[in-house]
Amino acid sequence: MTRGSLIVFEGCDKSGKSTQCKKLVEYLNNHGNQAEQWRFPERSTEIGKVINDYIEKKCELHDRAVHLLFSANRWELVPLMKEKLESGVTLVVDRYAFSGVAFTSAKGLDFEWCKSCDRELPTPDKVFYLDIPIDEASTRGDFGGERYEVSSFQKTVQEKFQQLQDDSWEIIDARNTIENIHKLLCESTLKIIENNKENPLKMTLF
Ligand code: NYM
Ligand code: MG
Repeated sequence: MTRGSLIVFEGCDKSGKSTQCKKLVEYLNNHGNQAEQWRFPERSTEIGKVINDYIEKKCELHDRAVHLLFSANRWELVPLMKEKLESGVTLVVDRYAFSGVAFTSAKGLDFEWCKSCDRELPTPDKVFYLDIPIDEASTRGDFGGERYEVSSFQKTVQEKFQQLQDDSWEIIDARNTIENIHKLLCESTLKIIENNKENPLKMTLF
């Protein structure tokens, strides 16, 4: 049995992550690879429901408390994540712990403290970062509806994302067309799946 890959998409709000995740999963499933689209926050769990109320501005929470909830929302899904990956399913994940660190540290909380609760999560095989100037993202879709969808804040989030980037990240110009980005992602992902299928999953995030 070969394992699936853990593919993570990161970027600011309205950078096109959800659109690309969906198209990539469809492509993989049509080309002989089992794949599922995941997202964090996963709003359907009990923890996720609280996060959803917070994001939709229906309740207020302490900044550290909500950071821990976002992290707990990942940890509660780790057993299922590992089971899927080990049974050969590739997971295409719309946001992960990098969003956790970028958004909370953008509020002024300590960067290392933000990283600490996600330490030893499954390590992504690749992070695709959809890079877009905030002034362009803010004109897309319904930007501004949810908490954090404020241009000045998103600019700080983007700086925090830049601090997290390393060699395992692929930076993608999100101003390109949907189809061009999709094509590039498909090619890259097929290679990642092939290159990692015999490698054990690492649990060494941060
Ligand atoms: N977000 C997301 C966080 O603040 N911390 C996290 O750990 C994660 C995964 O949730 N503005 C923020 C970023 C988004 C918001 O996510 C909702 P999405 O992907 O827009 O539904
Ligand atoms: Mg959003």
